[in-house]
Amino acid sequence: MSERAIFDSLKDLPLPEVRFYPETGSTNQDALDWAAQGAPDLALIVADHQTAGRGRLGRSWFTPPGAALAFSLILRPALPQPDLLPLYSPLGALSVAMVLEQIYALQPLIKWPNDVLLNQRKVCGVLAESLWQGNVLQAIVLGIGINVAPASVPPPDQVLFPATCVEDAVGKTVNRWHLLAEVLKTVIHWRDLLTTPTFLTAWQQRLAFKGDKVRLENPGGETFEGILLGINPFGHLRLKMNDGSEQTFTVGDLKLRPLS
Ligand code: BT5
Repeated sequence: MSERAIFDSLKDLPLPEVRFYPETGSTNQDALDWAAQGAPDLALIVADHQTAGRGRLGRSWFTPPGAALAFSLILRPALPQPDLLPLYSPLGALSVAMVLEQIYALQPLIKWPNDVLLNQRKVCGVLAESLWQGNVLQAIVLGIGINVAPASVPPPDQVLFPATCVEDAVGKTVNRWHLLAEVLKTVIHWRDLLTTPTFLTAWQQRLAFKGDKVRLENPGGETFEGILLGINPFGHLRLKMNDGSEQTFTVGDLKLRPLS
C-alpha cells in the first residue's frame, strides 16, 4: 500500500488536511480529538488498520489491515443545527450506496438508519458523533467503515448481522482509494441537501425491508414489531403496528431486524 496512492486519489477534492495512519485505535476518536484542537471543516483521517474501531452503543467495528476502508470526516456546519444530527449517519450510508450503484453497478440497500447492505449482508457501517462546547455544536465526525476485500469480513460468530464485502459482490479487486474519493465526493455533494425532499427521497428509495415485517429493539430490550412503511420528512422510521396504527421511531439506538 502506498501512502502516495491515497493522497493522489484525493487530490481533486476540497479537503484542507488529510491524515493517514497505517494503524490507529479509532479514526472517529482521532477526529474528535483533532476537531477539539481546531481541525477545519472537511479535515479527514484515514486508517489502514483500526485496533479499537467502534460502532454504536460501545459495539466494536472490525478493520484488519490492508482490506477495508476506515475513515472519519470532520464537518463543521456553517449554521449548527442540532436537529439535523440524526441525518448525518444516513448521509454517510446514502453516499456509500450511491457510489456502489454508480461505479460498480451494485444494488445496495440502506438498513435504517446507518448500515449499507449488499445481498442482505452488511458491507458498511456509519457512526456519526458530535463535539459540543456547552450546548453549542462544534463539529460532527462522520465515520465510515466499508468492507472492501474478503479479509475485511469479520467471522460470523463476531457479528450481530451477516456481513459481506464489496469485492465479493463485484467479483474482482476494487481500488480502495478510488472508492474512498468517490464516497467523499458524494458526501460533500449531499451534505448541503440534508433538509431537501431530494435527500429523503433518495434515502427512502434505497430503504431495506420496505413492506416487510420487522422488529425494533431499544437498548432497554423493549421490542416493537410492525410492517416497515418508510421514513417521514424527519428521517424517522414509520411502522404499521399490529393493531393497524402507524408509529414513528426516531433515529437513535434502535436495532432493526427483519422477521422473515
Ligand atoms: C456501525 O455500528 O455499524 C458503525 C460502524 C462505524 C465504523 C467506522 S470505521 C471508521 C470510523 N472509526 C470508528 O471507530 N468507527 C467508524 P453498529 O450499527 O453498532 O454495528 C456494529 C456491529 O456491526 C458490531 O457489533 C458487529 O456485530 C458488526 N460488525 C463489526 N465489524 C463489522 C464489519 N467489518 N463488517 C460488518 N459488520 C461488522
